[in-house]
Amino acid sequence: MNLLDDRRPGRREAALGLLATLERAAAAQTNAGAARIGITGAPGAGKSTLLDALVRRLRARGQTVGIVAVDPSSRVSGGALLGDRARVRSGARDRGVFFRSMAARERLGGLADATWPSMAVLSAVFDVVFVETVGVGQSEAEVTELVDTLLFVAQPGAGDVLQFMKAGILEHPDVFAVNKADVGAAAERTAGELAAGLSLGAQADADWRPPVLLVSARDGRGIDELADALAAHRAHLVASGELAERRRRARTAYVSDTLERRYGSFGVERIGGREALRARADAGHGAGFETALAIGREIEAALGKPA
Ligand SMILES: Nc1nc2c(ncn2[C@@H]2O[C@H](COP(=O)(O)OP(=O)(O)OP(=O)(O)O)[C@@H](O)[C@H]2O)c(=O)[nH]1
Ligand SMILES: [Mg+2]
Repeated sequence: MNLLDDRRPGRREAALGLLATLERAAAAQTNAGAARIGITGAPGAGKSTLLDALVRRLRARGQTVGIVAVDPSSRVSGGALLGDRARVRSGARDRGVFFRSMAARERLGGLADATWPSMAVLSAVFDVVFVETVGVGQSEAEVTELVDTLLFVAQPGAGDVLQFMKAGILEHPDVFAVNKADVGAAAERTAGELAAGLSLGAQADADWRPPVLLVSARDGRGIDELADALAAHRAHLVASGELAERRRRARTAYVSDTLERRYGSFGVERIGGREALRARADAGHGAGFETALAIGREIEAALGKPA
């Protein structure tokens, strides 16, 4: 993880080398590898508290967990605090939990460029990998490109169906959790509104109906059911073949993001522009990091720089 952050010349290539090795090892695995789960939702919905409760439940079930939290830059300290809290609650000596906080301002490119390498490393070590991001409309679309399963955390009174639909949050999540169920009727109303909204819209995956669960990170209600729903979605992805499709999509997002950040639109134009880049990234047969290296060298050659 430290190597991924190292900006010194030479270390970057070493990091990509490590990632390519992990990628080859993952491709040789016969099982589906770590479950990659995104958590999104409005600020203050209770994502971190819920994740904390979920992690303890998964640990009790014998699963190990890696977490990447992407914080808006103004609240990095909050993220660090959460990290301490998560470590304290799950036991400081618990080697089965690892937490990494990442400032959003480090995101020069897209979300993929910053988080996918971290997820790849954590996936090599832990059974379940979570990425927490704050939902602001666009981030649902961004994070859904990187994970196998997207969990949306809503809070009571978050709005009516129309608002959810306008914000575009109904189409991406695979599982919805209305948190703070301990407040009572307002939570049930919000869950009802979400379910009604979902019945109107067309889901991206026609064979999966996203469940809407009432949970409380505070009193523990629904946490077991939430863990079950996440596991059920993963089983569905494996059985339907959709998992491979989502992993391919994540790889394409990563390769495009990282090259666009590194070489800018000028560099990307040299190999035919954005669409051409995405098509090339898509054709990279499971080897995202190696593909990124190869296309990068090509752009550098086209720019007249030494590779
Ligand atoms: N009543 C009640 N309050 C909760 C519950 N879960 C979280 N909260 C409270 O909601 C507030 C926000 O919780 P966080 O977990 O920090 O929310 P978050 O979505 O991670 O917030 P950001 O990371 O800032 O976007 C805190 O004051 C929590 O104590 C719950 O189940 N019930
Ligand atoms: Mg949080």
